[in-house]
Amino acid sequence: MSRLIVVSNRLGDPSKPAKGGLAVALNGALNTIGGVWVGWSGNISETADGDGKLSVRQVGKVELAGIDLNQAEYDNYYLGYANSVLWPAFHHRLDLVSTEPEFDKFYRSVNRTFAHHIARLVEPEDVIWVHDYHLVPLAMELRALGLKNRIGFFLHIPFPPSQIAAAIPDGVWLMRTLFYYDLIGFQTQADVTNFKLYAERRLDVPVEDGDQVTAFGRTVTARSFPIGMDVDQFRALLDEEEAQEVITRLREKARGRKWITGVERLDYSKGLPDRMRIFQRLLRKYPDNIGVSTLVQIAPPTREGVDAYADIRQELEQLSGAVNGEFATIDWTPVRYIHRQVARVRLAAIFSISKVGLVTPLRDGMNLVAKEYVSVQPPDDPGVLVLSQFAGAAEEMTEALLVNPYDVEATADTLQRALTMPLEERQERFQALSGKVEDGDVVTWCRSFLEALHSVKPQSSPGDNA
Ligand code: ADQ
Repeated sequence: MSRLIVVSNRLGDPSKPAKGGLAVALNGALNTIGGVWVGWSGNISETADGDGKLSVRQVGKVELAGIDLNQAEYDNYYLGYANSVLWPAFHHRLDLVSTEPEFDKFYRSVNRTFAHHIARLVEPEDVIWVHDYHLVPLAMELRALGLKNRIGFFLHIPFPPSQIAAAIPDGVWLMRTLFYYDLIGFQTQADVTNFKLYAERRLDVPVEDGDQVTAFGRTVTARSFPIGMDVDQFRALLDEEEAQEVITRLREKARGRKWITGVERLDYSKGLPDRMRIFQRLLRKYPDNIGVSTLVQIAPPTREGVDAYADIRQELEQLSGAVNGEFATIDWTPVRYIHRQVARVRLAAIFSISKVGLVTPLRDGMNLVAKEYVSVQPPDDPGVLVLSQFAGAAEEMTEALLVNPYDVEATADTLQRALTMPLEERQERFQALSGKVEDGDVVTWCRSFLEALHSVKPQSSPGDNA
């Protein structure tokens, strides 16, 4: 019988309550179908390059296969090629790309190590689902070892326009490796279009209207599968005692004040400094918000080993300090900036009482926070989602107030519109958005990707020993 082999940079742990929707969905799929989850164990060991130990343990119907990395692999593959080259480039930040000669060598070798471990675990009927930019060349490495299994890939981040993709160091090699998959899933139709345009313009291959692209003698199917969240699980958090306590306490404190809430990892793609400028502009231009509207910004640290992340932290602290210095009063602080992880039960509570969900990334694959905010709004008095047109979520969530976060003036105007929107319009927008979030939840996303992977014609394999 065919099992599911999920491969992601970081190994999930089904024995602990899953933190994010993705882990929930993948655990769910693995538990139903049975299978193996392969990923970095989180351990840094002192082994030679490529010798990362594999430890396998069984949790229910799922085998967890964790691979250790050594320090050089972690630095050059994870912090290096994945997060200092691919992450910035795919988010249109070529200015932040920083390369070292060792980066792509380790990126390739860690992918090869993953492939060697997977090849020993896999059975001929198994279906393999690879996740995200850390593991783009994995299918090529697996094919080189003779695997004929169906292999799908899902890219969680945006696929860049062809001009930007063309600037990625070793980019043609990277793009070529995508053609060893049977199915590539993107977050949006815009990403699919970018991929096809890249093939047409840079690889010089004819691209038809359908969803197949042929290059390097291989044909791959490319489609969009917008990721969703686990709506039931997130909503259920509001019934927990802790959530109710938080809601009561915050309501008492707020005394009629309005909360504008933003939640994301402290990443330059999320547009946090621009958001501070937008809020500052709101207070200057619409002084009725002074003493009334508070920006709650929750932004835990992430990837601190990469320089660009230290810079953004400093900038954000400076900007939030400046806004507070300009507008704070004895009994009101305009910006509440929390630089740490917050329990999901608390996040759900905070979202549910916030008048505005302010989600203004400069570029984002999807953005699940936009969906999480909508999912817990009270239907009788819902808040308003202000959403960047550059988040993948904007392709579906058209009833949000869509903004260009680079345009500080216009976004401040839209924020004011959100804060003063009449109940009837808020309810109409909420009803439409809530229906979309429910219909496209993470379980549907997972099922539709796997159905598509089962139905695509597997690749014939000339040139597999690349
Ligand atoms: P991320 O860039 O991490 O994911 P996002 O989709 O918003 O972005 O998911 C973040 C998750 O972490 C959300 O579930 C959010 O609630 C949670 N989170 C954020 N800050 C938190 C905090 N302070 N405390 C606790 N939880 C917090 C990548 C891509 C996205 C894509 C997802 C899924 O960059 O574009 O939507 O993968 O494919």
